[in-house]
Parts: sequence; C-alpha cells; structure tokens
Amino acid sequence: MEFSEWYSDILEKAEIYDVRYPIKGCGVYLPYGFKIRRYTFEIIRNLLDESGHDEALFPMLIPEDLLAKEGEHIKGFEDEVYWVTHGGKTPLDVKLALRPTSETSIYYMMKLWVKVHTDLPIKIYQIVNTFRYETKHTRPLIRLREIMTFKEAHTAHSTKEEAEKQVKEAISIYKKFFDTLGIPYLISKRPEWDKFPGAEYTMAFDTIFPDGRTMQIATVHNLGQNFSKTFEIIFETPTGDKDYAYQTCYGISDRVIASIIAIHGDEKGLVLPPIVAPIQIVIVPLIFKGKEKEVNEKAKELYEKLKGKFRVHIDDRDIRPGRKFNDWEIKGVPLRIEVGPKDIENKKITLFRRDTMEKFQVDETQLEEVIEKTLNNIMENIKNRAWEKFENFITVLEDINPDEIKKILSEKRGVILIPFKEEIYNEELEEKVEATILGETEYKGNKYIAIAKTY
Ligand code: PR8
Repeated sequence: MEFSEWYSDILEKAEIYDVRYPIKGCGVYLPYGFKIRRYTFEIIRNLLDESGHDEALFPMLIPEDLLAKEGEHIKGFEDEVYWVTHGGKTPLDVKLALRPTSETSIYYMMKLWVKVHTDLPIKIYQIVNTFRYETKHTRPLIRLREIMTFKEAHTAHSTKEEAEKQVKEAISIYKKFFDTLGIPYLISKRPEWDKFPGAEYTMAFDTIFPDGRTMQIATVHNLGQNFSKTFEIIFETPTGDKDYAYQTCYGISDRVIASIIAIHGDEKGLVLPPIVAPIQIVIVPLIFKGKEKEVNEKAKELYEKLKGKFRVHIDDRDIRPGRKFNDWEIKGVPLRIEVGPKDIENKKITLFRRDTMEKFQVDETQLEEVIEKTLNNIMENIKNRAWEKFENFITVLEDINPDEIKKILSEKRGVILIPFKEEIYNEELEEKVEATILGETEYKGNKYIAIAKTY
C-alpha cells in the first residue's frame, strides 16, 4: 500500500483524526487522537518548564498594522494570512489577522515589559492554534490551514551570546523531545533563501517519512535584533547604555503527531510509544463456557492491580477476542494481556507486545516488573528500528552529480549529503537537482549540503 493511502486509512481506522470537516486543511481530533496529542505535548511542556520557560497565552487576533510592522516577516506571511474584516455587519476600522504565528503580538507586549537588563531573559511559550492559508496541497496533521497545536516559544536576551546559547538550548530540548518519542532527525541550518521571515538564521529538524520524503518537524530561529528594533524592545544595559533585545523563537506542531504515526506504524496499524499511548495495556478476557465468572474476575483483579501504575483498559465488549485483538493492534496499544482459564490455573499471564507481535508468558508474581521492563524495551526497540530505517535513507556522495542525485531521489529517495562547498551552495542547485536543499549539516564529523524531496 502507498504511504499516503496507508496514512489516511490509519487516521480513520485508529480513530485519530476525522478529515471530513467541511473546510480544507481543517479537521477534528477524535478522542483517541486527542489523548495521544495530550501526552505528546505534555512531554514538551515539561521540558520547557524544567528549563525555565513560562507558559503564557496571547490573543488570536492581531491588528493589521502590528502584523505589518516587520517588513520581512509580513512579506513572508502576507499570502497566508486569514483576515477578520467585519464585526457582525460593521466593517472593522482595522483589519484583524488570525495569527499565522505570534511574533508580532508577543513582541508588542515585550516592549512594555522590558526596561532594564534585569528584566531579561524572558523565556515564554504558548500552545495554541494558528492559521495559515497554505496553497500547497494540504494534508491531515502535516500541512494544515488551522494548525491546531502550535507550540511556539519566544525569548529575549541582553546579549548576542545569550541568544546564541538559547538557540543551542532549544536544539537540545527538541533533541530530548524527539528522542523520547523515538523520532529520528537530521538537524540543518536552512539556506538564506529558506529561513524564517525576519530571522537571522534558521535551524531545522527534519525526519524522513516511509515514502522517503522529508518532513520539517521543528525549527529554531535566531532573530537577532530584527524584531526588537522594529518593536522597540529596548533595555538599559549594566553600564547605563541602551540596547535592543536579542531574540529567538522556536516551534513545533501537529506534525509531531503525524510523525509518531508515520515513523513507528506498520502494515497492521499504529505502533505507539508507550509514553504517549492513551492505553498502555489492554486486558482481553478469553471467555470459555462455564468459566465466565473466573475469567472476568481475574481480568478485573489484574486491572485493579495495574491501574495505579499504567494506563490500563479492560475490553469486555461482547465480540470475539480475535476482533478485539485486531482493534487494539490497529490502535497501537503497546501491550495486551490475555486472560484465559488455562493461564489462571497455571498462575501464568500471557502478554503480547505490539511492536514485535510476539506472545510470551510470565509468572503472575513478576507481572508488574516484567510489564515495566517490556514497555521500556518496546520504546528502545521502536526507536532503534526507526533510526535504522532513517540511516538507510541517507546517501552520502563524494561529489555533486545532478543526474545521480535525481536518480536516487526518484528511486530510493531519502536525504542525499554532498560535501559542503560555498560555490555550489545556492538556489540554482535546487533547480539542477530538481529537489530541495535542506541546508548545511554535520554528519559523522563532516560538513555537508543536505538535499531531499520534501513534504
Ligand atoms: C515559526 N514562530 O512560526 P515555522 N501545518 C502543520 N505544521 C506546520 C505548518 C502547517 N501548515 N506550517 C508550519 N508547521 C516560528 C517558531 C514561532 C515558533 C510546523 O516557525 O514557520 C513546522 O514543523 O518554522 C514548523 O517547523 C513549525 O510549525 C514552526 O513554524
């Protein structure tokens, strides 16, 4: 099955996201998908909180003059902005934009908050929806017009060095985040022509989807003083001079959810990292005539025993066990416990792990310990498997040969790395190889230009 077909199929069958909402690029998170989203964004929330970021919340509407203040920024976004032009029947004096991102609203406020160097650094973030009128082909959770989960962090510092350090911290936070989810990545510095509108430079994380195309899953931007000069975020330095704040911003979106699905899933359905699985263990009673009471009681007993430690669910629907197995396999539940009369007699528990589709038995006395270990092992296994596939998608070439590059990108796809040379590093190279230049990257200690077919 083609990847895109598999992907649409799984969003529906695993009850993650319903695409039938009558606006292009907008869909509905179903309860199961919503829980995956909640656990996933809880990880980034914790990582940001731990590293001194504070969560805040800004309005969704931005007045036109504010959005247009920074020239580069508005140039980059003007074709993508949704406008609110009326209040009821009355035309508004000032058009209001639905935020495509929140630099302009946040930096307007930062100007009011920053007076002296001791007011800095400011490190805030919000997890909100943003709107971009995307003209490229929209795709569920990948290219949305309403980005339903946009985690954007914004920082301001008193020195250039501190802002530079913040970029490094953001990269290390995202590394931890994607490592926790087992999502492989290549980090590159985007070329000048592809940096964030208004940034000095952009660092990006790309992963590779099963069809060999890359997906930008996070970006970290060093904004220098571009925005602080426009928005007059001025502070008094320790020596009594005035300076403009040095800023950074970084973001991720629903694409993280799309990546969890795409990277770990298999022909049977989802394979969820236990840390974000809404149900980590499903208990399926195997009912045999005459043994109903015994089996159901055992299932309940196990449920009570495990529920404080893990996210457990008993599937007591009145349908065949085979169908239950299938449903939970599609939904990617990491572990299944099958409770049958024979096992009860032998004081054994039958476990099934979704990642390897293996069944095994454990002694009831060791159940919790084995579950704990197995969940960790599942995470390790799916992470290693994902990195292995990712590495297989990387082709290192010794020199630039457009025909060879085109051939690889039409057959195997993935990412091609060619040794970095200033003289070939320009937009024309993209035309020559008929692909996107992701940017400059370090790979195994050497500097390369990364080229790929992107989403
Ligand atoms: C910023 N300002 O905005 P960025 N659908 C889903 N995900 C998307 C879409 C879309 N249409 N467009 C972008 N993303 C900065 C940083 C505040 C935070 C995802 O940066 O425009 C991409 O993964 O690069 C992208 O890397 C991330 O949002 C941040 O968007």
